[in-house]
Amino acid sequence: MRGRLLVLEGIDGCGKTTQLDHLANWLPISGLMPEGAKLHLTREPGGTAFGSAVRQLLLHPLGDADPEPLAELLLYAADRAQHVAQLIRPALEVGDWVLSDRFSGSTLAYQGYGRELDIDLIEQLEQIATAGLVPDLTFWLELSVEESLARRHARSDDRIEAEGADFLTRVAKGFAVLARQRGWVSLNAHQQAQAVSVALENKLLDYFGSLPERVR
Ligand code: T5A
Repeated sequence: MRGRLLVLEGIDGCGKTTQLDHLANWLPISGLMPEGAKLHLTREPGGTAFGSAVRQLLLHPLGDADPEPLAELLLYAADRAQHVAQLIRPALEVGDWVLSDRFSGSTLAYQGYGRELDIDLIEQLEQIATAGLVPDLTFWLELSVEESLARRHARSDDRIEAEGADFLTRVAKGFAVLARQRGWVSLNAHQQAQAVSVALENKLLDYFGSLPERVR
């Protein structure tokens, strides 16, 4: 795989979208991307046309169409399988870079730690949906549950956000465990957005600067 997959993770409102917008402008002029490589900005759920329909089912189901926890887990896996097969892998194969707002870590955090579904099962599904694809670098924007709720003015914009503070606290703990286990880069998301952007840039420069020339 010649391209790079970079992922932003964290609880709702941690600033992923804000930083994705920043990196969309900065990465192409950073000197890190090889000449001719494109940058693809994407997200889960909903990175493909199929995924957009799944996103609607997951986050804004009509009437009493709420999925059961296991059905919810399988829908996130289906979204990811399509995302990897249709967008991410083809982009990486031609040497492009992909920057994704969430990836499989979110399923472990939300459905594993939040919903308390079986972690082994989720890891098996992760293998199936990603066909073993692992991000080059995952950033965890670490934010307290209190600040997450405050930034969103305690508003619930979708079905998962409506789960409330206890659920989000389990999810936040899950992210902390995953970041440690999987060697994610942690960033303090309580700082001003501009300071988070600078920290991200520095981490990216350090990471790619430390790689041997032949794998850059
Ligand atoms: N989900 C997802 C699962 O349950 N399982 C899965 O496998 C996956 C992939 C997705 C939902 O699905 C769940 C998780 C989610 O609940 P989404 O619409 O994609 O839903 O929602 P989020 O990813 O939660 O995105 P949000 O838009 O809510 O949060 P962001 O993108 O992290 O934050 P952002 O940048 O939009 O910022 C939120 C607010 O804070 C301000 C912004 O201006 C904005 O108002 N802000 C800051 N304020 C102060 N200081 C800073 N540093 C700030 N940065 C941003």
